[in-house]
Amino acid sequence: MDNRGWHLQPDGLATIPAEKACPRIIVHVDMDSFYASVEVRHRPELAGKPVVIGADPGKGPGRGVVLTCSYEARKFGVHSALPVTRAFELCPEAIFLPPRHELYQETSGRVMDILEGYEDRFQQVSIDEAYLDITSCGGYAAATEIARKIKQDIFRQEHLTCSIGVAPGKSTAKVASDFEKPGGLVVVTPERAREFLSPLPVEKIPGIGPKTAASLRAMGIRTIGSLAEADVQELMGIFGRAAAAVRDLARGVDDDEVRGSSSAKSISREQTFCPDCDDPGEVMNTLLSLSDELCRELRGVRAYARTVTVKVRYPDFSTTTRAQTLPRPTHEPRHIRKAVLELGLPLVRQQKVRLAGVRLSSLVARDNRQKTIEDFSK
Ligand code: TTP
Ligand code: MG
Repeated sequence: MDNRGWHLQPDGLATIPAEKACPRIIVHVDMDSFYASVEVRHRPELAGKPVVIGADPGKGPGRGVVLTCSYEARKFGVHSALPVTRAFELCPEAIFLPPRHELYQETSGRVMDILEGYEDRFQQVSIDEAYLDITSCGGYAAATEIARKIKQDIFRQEHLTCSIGVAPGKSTAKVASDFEKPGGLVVVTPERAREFLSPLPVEKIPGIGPKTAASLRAMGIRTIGSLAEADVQELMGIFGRAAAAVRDLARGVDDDEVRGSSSAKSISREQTFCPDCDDPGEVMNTLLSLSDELCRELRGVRAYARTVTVKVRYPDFSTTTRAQTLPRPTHEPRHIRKAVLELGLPLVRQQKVRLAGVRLSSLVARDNRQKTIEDFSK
């Protein structure tokens, strides 16, 4: 194949150069009142009540701050970073709970696994938010369906709600996910991006904090729309060399990539069936030949893999992944094929399949030093 003009990713995916690309489809997922929702999940009697995560103001010197609170508590003016003593003044009937960070980390890990199962181009950016680049799904109608499925999967598997924004860039997708919290799903097509952003206050743009917003207001710029029209020279006084890029964000122009956090530590291949495949034998053969290709790639980068993951997506976009840790790292096709068979067979029985994929992770250099694929590609 002629690869001129194409960028090859470390995981072997080819992307079209930005100047020729059709509009991207970026999804931003952010869990709703994350720590508080996890606590309510474990104590259902708290559902519908104002719940504040932070030190109990009645105990100790009360110097702590609110980490987060339920939406019921937000109605009283409570919010993250507020001193708990102030939160108590605003809402004395709130239930104050100390944080259980381990529980939130574990829950976050499972949520991120669900999201990563949807798309290899996945980037976790905090404990409760991540981006996915799902441009390959083909259009904003299909993307809306995927976003709905993501919400359903997270709710069914974790009993938690999230808000999702879908847009042509990361910044607008994040603004969109915040727009109808909690439980929101806001889709901003490329044609609508500017119109969507225009009336919003400048501090809605990720990265513009209260101080920067105050400086902009002093220049008469309050809305994203007026920021989009502002003079770059004037903006340089606030943003320096980033002025043009910030103005682009206000115009809904943002080509910051979703940096696949997993591709740095793994190699993967997947195949979409068109039409959907109803022959389990064909799906299994596809998985096996994808795994053979990956073994060749492993040899090429002089690495062994320890973990094999099989991913299967069904026609309704629900996606299941199953992983197996091998007894020892290997690049032997027969060992990896055996794992792929064991993992794949239960997933393809009696179901039509839209996409099948294999990922090899926990990569180790052949000289047994622990290395990531990034070291190999230098
Ligand atoms: P956020 O996503 O900012 O907040 P949230 O999920 O609680 O609420 P929202 O529905 O508005 O998204 O942060 C995620 C978690 O990070 C939050 O549940 C608690 C923690 N956090 C802090 O510990 N300190 C902080 O100042 C903030 C903002 C969050
Ligand atoms: Mg959140």
